[in-house]
Amino acid sequence: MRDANLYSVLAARFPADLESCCLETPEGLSYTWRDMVHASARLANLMRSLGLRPGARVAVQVDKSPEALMLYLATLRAGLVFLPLNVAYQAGEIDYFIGNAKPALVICAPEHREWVAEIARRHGVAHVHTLGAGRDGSLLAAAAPHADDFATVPRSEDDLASIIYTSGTTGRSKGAMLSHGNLASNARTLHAYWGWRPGDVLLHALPIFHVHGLFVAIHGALYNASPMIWLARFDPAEVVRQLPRATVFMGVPTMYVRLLDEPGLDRRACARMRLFISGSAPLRVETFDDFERRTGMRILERYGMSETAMLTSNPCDGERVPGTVGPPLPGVELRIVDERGQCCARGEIGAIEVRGPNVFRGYWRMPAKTREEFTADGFFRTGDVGQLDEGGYVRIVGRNRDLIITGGYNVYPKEIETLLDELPGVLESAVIGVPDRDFGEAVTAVVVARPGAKLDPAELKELLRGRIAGFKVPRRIHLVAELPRNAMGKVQKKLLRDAYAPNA
Ligand code: MCA
Ligand code: AMP
Repeated sequence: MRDANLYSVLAARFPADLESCCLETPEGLSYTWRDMVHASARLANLMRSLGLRPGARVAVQVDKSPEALMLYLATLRAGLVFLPLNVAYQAGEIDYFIGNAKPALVICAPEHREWVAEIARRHGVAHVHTLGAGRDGSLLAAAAPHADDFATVPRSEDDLASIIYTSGTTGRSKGAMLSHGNLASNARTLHAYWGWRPGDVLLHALPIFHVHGLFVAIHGALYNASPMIWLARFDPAEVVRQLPRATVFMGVPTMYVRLLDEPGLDRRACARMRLFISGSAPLRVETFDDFERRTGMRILERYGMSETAMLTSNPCDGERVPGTVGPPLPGVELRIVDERGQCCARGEIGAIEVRGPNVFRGYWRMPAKTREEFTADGFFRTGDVGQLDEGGYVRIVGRNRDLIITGGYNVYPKEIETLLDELPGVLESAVIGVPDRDFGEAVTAVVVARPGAKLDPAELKELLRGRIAGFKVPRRIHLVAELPRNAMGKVQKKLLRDAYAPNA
């Protein structure tokens, strides 16, 4: 069997000089390529010594650090399945993911050890380790005595490399199963399409528990043997300070909006920059234009999903059209269909369906759901609605899923409505996204009290906090006497969105 392990694919491209810099932080830490290879080998040896068999899941909820990246590489090397979790998730959310994915190893922040270990124990997880952002925790200590060489476990294209949980319409998250082949094909395609070249330096400021920061950004740099400037979190002032040393930056639209608020963002700061890439949510044309005026650079917008990695992209060389996400990437088939599944004519709006080597293997332990989301001829229904313009560029005009994207994070209203409805005094609720300058969309709740109950929006928010990730907690809660419904009794969210839009 030809080894299709994603780590092998990436490592084959590492620079000849393994003593050169792979990753450095503004705090002055610097790691060579050899450091990455050795540390990931030690961690892979540790995982093997724990008896983890290829295919077992490793669930990881830790702060961003160079060691967290080594852990990801080690998981690939050991043939295990990496399951990254947003650091904002609270106990109820983690309980669901661990119960659903049944990992063999859970790694959490040292300060969360107690409650995470309790959840892990309940679900029969064999091993729990901790990893802190300051190289603290039990994981590195346990790995230290292990050998720093490791023969990467061969994997086939179809073997799973990662499971990425994405929110589900019913409020239950679904685990998108991504194979080594899926991720390697996308890495190769983007490497060529975005013209990665010698001398590129990636400024990495995204979280590493989603496709954008973990796969698109990291694989890009590793496959190009490019060093990364590694920021533990997005801090716009720090990004502007580091820009003069970088050539490539990737961010969600909120990051570009915040960068524009930095007085230091100008042509001088971007003198070496080659590429600013945006994705995960729609980039406003106004942001694109403001950014070009300030820096002279046209942001390259692309489109993808957890289930598919990247699907379309504006070109690196060629016209970048604001308000579009560019043509389908080479190797990706994309079609726009009407309600009967017939292909739409150019310019007509319809549902976006895709097929290609990057499209996932299905939802973890949800075969029925997986079947539902694929057409008979193997196209995946993205749930996004769009059109193809004359030049073959895709324009995303909406979604046929009830999804809110806030600052690049997905929130499904149903999950929040279910929690709100359980709170004392709440009769019913509707959760919507309203336009927001900073987050693109802001999670907003409209709540009806039970007869006689007195509700306080601030109290409701407080009750939600701690039960769900902070980004899911509605920024605003409006109290109303009743929700608008149509003749079928369905809540008319469009009316609510119009009523609570900021300039309504
Ligand atoms: C943080 N908060 C948010 C968000 N992020 N509220 C709404 N939406 C958000 N996105 C809240 C916190 O709960 C907290 O609220 C307060 O803001 C400050 O938290 P902090 O962590 O300091 O936030 P921040 O550093 O300002 O974060 C903003 C951010 C972050 C940097 C834009 O949201 C972010 O990194 N977003 C990127 C997400 C991403 O990588 N998406 C890719 C998905 P309180 O004070 O009330 O507690 S992959 C994907 O979508 C596909 C495949 C694709 O195409 O890429
Ligand atoms: P996720 O489930 O987190 O992977 O989010 C994927 C969704 O993000 C897609 O289905 C789109 O709705 C949205 N998305 C990603 N990139 C863009 C973009 N450039 N413009 C508009 N929507 C986007």
